Amino acid sequence: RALRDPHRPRFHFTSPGGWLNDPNGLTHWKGIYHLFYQYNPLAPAHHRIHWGHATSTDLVHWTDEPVALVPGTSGPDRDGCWSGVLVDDAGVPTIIYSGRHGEHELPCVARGSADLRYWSKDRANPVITAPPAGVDITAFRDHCVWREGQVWRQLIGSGVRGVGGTAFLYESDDLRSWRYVGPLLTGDASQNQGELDWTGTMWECVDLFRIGESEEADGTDVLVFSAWDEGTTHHPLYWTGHYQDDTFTPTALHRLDYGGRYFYAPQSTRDEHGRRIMFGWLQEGRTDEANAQVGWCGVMSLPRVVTLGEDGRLNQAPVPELTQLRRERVEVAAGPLTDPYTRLHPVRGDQLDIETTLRLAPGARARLVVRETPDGAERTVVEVSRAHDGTGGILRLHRENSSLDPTVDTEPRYGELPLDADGRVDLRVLVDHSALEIFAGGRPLAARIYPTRPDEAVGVGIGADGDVTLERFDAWQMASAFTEGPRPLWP
Ligand code: DQQ
Repeated sequence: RALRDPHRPRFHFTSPGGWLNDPNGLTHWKGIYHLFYQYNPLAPAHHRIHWGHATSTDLVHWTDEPVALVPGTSGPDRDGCWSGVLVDDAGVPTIIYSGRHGEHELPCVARGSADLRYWSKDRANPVITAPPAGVDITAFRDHCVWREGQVWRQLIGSGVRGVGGTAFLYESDDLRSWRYVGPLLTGDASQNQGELDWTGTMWECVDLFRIGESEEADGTDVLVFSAWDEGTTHHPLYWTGHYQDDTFTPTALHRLDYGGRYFYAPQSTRDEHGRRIMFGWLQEGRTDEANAQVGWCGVMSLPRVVTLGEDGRLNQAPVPELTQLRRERVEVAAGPLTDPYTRLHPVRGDQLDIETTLRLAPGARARLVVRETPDGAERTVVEVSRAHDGTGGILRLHRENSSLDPTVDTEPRYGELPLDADGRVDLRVLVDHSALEIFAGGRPLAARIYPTRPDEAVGVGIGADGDVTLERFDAWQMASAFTEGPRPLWP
C-alpha cells in the first residue's frame, strides 16, 4: 500500500516500509557508499529502532541491504539501536551506536563483516557504563568518532541541566575502553526558545569536521548538532570555529537548514573523492494517523556536498550525480519578469529539478510556484526578496496553501539569503512528491508538502513584484531512482 501513496518520493531515499529517521554510519568504503539509518521495519512509529542499510555506487540509485543492527532480546540495546557512526578500525568496519534500555542510552560497539552486511555486537557492551559523574545531564547519546594521531576520539551529545546543550569528549586506544576528557563546548539554553537559532537543552547527533583545508588555507572546524529539548526536535545548527587542545573555540553560530526540523539529525562523511557529503532526515509534516495509513514515513534528504563559502559559512548543494536523473529539459526565455504571476505551461510535474538565476533590484521580490492545481487552490510558493537598502535578502517558503488538508503542517519557513552586489541569486528547487529541497545562494531549505489533489497539483509558475530579471530558467523532469516493485523488508 505504501507504493500507491502519491506523497512517497521517487528520487529521495525512503525505507522499504515502516519508520525511518536519522542517517547513520555514513561511509564511502572501497568505492561503495553505505547509508545506514534509524529504522523500525515493523511500523511507521518511532519504536524499537533498528539500523536499516542501503548501498550505492553513485549516490542516486540505492540497493536495500539486510538490516544491520536489531535490538537485543536483552542487554543494553533491548529497546533500540540508536544513532551512531561507522569507523575503519585497521580494516575492520566498526559501528559505535547508542544502545537504549528503558530511558537510558549508552555507547555500544559492533564489528562488521568485510562487506559491511553482517554485524556482531561486543559482549562487553556498553563500552561506557555511565555518563560523566557529577554532572546533571539532560541526555547522553549519539556519537562522532575519529582518529587523532595515535588515539581514537569520540564526542557524545548531551546537555547540562540548567545550562545548555553540550558534547562530551572521550579518548580511547581501542574503541572499547574510553577515558573522559571533558566537555568540548557548552551552549547557553537561557535564550528565548522561539529563536530559530536557539541551541536547546541537548545536542543531538553532534558531527565535528574540518572543511576548506588546502595548501593555501588552514580550514575551519565545524561542529554540527541538532537542538533538542524535552522530546522536541527543534532544528540543526552549526558552530564554526577552531578545535584545539580538547576544546572548540567558536567563531559563529549558524542555522544549517532553514527548514528547521525538516532537515534534522544530519550526519556527514568525507568520501573517497575528498568531498564532504551530508544527509539529513526530512521528517513528516502529517499526522501519525496519516503515516499509519500509508505504512511508511520519513525521507532521507538528497545527499549534499558541503563546502566552505567565502563568507565563512557552509555552502550546500545536491551532489552533481543527481543530474543523471534529469530527463526532458524545458527552458524559459530570459528577460524582465513583468507580471505578478505567470503560469509556465510547458513546465509541470511532481518530480522536477528547477534551476534559475534571478536578479532583484532593491525592494523587489520574486516567486516561484510549484505543485499548483489548475484552479490555484493548492500551491506552494518559494519567494526570494531583496532588502530595500539592497544589502541582503530573504528566502521564504509559503506552505499556507500547499494543502487543503487542515491536519498537515503549513508553517512558513524563512532565512537570510546572500545576494551578489547586483542582487543576483541562484535558486535551485527540487520537487519530489511530498519532499521539497530548495537551495538559494548555497543556503538550503527542506520541507514537506501534501497536496490533497496530488495528481492535479503539478503546475509551475513564476512572478515578481518590483524590478526582477530572469537571467536563466531551466527545468527538468526527474526520473525515479526507485523501481515501482515492492521492496522486501528483510532482503
Ligand atoms: N534520534 C535517535 C537518537 C537521536 C535522535 C533515535 C535524533 O539517537 O538523538 O532514533 O533524531
